Amino acid sequence: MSEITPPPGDYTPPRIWTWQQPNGGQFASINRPVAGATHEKTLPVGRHPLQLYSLATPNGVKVTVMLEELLALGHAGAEYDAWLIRIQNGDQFGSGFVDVNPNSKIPALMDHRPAHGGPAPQRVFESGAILLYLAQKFDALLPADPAARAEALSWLFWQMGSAPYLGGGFGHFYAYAPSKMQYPIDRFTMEVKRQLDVLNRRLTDNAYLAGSDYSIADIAVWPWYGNLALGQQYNAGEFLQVHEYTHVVRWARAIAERPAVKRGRMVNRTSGEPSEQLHERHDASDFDLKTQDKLG
Ligand SMILES: N[C@@H](CCC(=O)N[C@@H](CS)C(=O)NCC(=O)O)C(=O)O
Repeated sequence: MSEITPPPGDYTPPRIWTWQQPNGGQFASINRPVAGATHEKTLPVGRHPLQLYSLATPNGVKVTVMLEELLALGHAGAEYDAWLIRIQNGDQFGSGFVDVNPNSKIPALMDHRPAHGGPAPQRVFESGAILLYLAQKFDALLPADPAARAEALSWLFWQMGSAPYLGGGFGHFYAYAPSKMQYPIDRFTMEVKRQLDVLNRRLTDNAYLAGSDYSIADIAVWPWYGNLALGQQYNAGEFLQVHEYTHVVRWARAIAERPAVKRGRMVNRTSGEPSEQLHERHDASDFDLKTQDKLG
């Protein structure tokens, strides 16, 4: 019987996995196999009822776009303080942050004036839950019609299930892993292209994901698949041939032009043009006065 030689770099898992640090990956310094706080740190609280603790990753941008959209619709109660959580520095493992999100991931929201009248503050974590909470609190950006509402919620939860394939799967192995491996890149590219096709088919006959109206479904999906379709995610536009998904590109461009989306993308951003980075947001005037180019 001839023995099959494993390809170079092949790995036989040991009987019991043990934590070996560091693994060389981009997120090696923050990845841990245990939950909970690593250090004591109280979170700051500003003057508005809504306190957001976040960073301008796609999951973070969903919430700042939502809040800016609510303000643009005239919901003054959506005024918020956005505090910067630097996940590369491990801020998400501070005790105060873990109290708001036991899962130690941005975005996390504290509502100091919850509409339910129960004890305050109310914590909300998971970006999809935050979008739904805010949509219900302000009765906005979620269709009232039951059929359109069911469609909006379906696409919202589709996003929550699908984005880890894009970020944790494709993005991780294509852009961040310490070495390029064909097997995971093929596997996740296949899935991401299928997801783009799912969106493209839906958007062929519909202006927005829930139908004719912009909703929290679009707000959830756009920072991931919209940015991807515009070639702004993982530098992967050519690799994925994103221009082929013409309806996704049309939808992504239209949403990118919304003033609230332009503002929301700037909040808690720590990379890119200094004029587009608003590290903390405490007032609407901060967009004009406190971007990094102004603060020097
Ligand atoms: N399902 C979560 C995912 C949140 C998430 O993965 N956040 C990332 C940034 S995009 C994070 O905080 N990572 C820090 C860590 O993993 O320690 C949501 O949608 O809110």
